[in-house]
Amino acid sequence: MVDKQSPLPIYYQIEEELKQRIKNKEFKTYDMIPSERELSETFDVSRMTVRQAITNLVNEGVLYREKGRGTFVAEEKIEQPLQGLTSFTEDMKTRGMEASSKLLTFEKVNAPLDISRKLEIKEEAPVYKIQRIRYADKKPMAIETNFLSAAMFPELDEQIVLGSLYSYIEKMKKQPIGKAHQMIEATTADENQAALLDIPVDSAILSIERHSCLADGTPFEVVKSSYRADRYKFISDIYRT
Ligand code: 16G
Repeated sequence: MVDKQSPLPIYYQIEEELKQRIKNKEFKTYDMIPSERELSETFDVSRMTVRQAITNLVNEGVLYREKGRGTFVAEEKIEQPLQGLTSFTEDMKTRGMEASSKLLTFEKVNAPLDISRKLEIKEEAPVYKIQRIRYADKKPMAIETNFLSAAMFPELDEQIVLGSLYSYIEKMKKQPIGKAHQMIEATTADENQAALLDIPVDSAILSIERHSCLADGTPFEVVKSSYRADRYKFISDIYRT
C-alpha cells in the first residue's frame, strides 16, 4: 500500500490510497474514516504523515472534519465542463439529479449602469432582477442573480423563472441561444451567502459572471452567480495549437 522506497512522498501515497478506497466505495459519502492513530498503524507511518495526507484531502474537498467527531468522506464534487453553453436545469438532468429553485427576488428595476451597458440597452431601461437559489436534489448549490431586459421578455413571471429560464427562452419564445462570455473568480461567502448556501461563513465560493447572447447576437442576460466551491469543480480540455 505504501512504498517507502518510492520517490513519491508517503503522504501523497496515503492520499491516493484513501481516494482509491473512496472510489471503491470502501468508504462511502458521509462515512467516518479511521482515526489518525488507526491509519498510522495501518500504513505503518507516523501520525504526522497521516495528518498531512488528511489535511491535503480536506483542503481538496475530498474529506471534511467535524470538530470533536472525526473526519468524514465529502460528497463528490460536480464536474462542470467549461465548454458548452448549458443551463443549470440541463446540467443537473445530465447527472440524473433534480434541479429546483427558490425565488428570493423577482422585480423590475431600472438597469444599473454596468448592466445596461452589458445588455446594450438604454441607461436605466427596465430590467428584471431575478435572484434564485439553485438546488440539486434539494441541496443548495448556487445563488444566481439574473438581469434580463424587460422589453425582450414582457410576459416573464415568477412561475416561469421557478422552472428553466433557458427552456422558456428557446422553447416558448423560440429564440435560440447562441453564445456567452463567462468569468470565474475565487471569493469567500459572506454571512448572507453562507446562510443561503448552508455553508460556514468565509467558505470558498466560485463567483461566476455570464453575459449571454441569442443566436442573432442580441445580449439577453447578465448573470452573477456564487457557486459552492466544495461542491463544484470546473473542467476543460485544452489543446496546444
Ligand atoms: C446557469 C447559468 C445562468 C443561466 C442559468 C439558466 C452559469 C454560471 N450560469 O446557471 O447564466 O441563467 O443556467 O438556468 O452556468 P435554467 O434554465 O435552469 O433557469
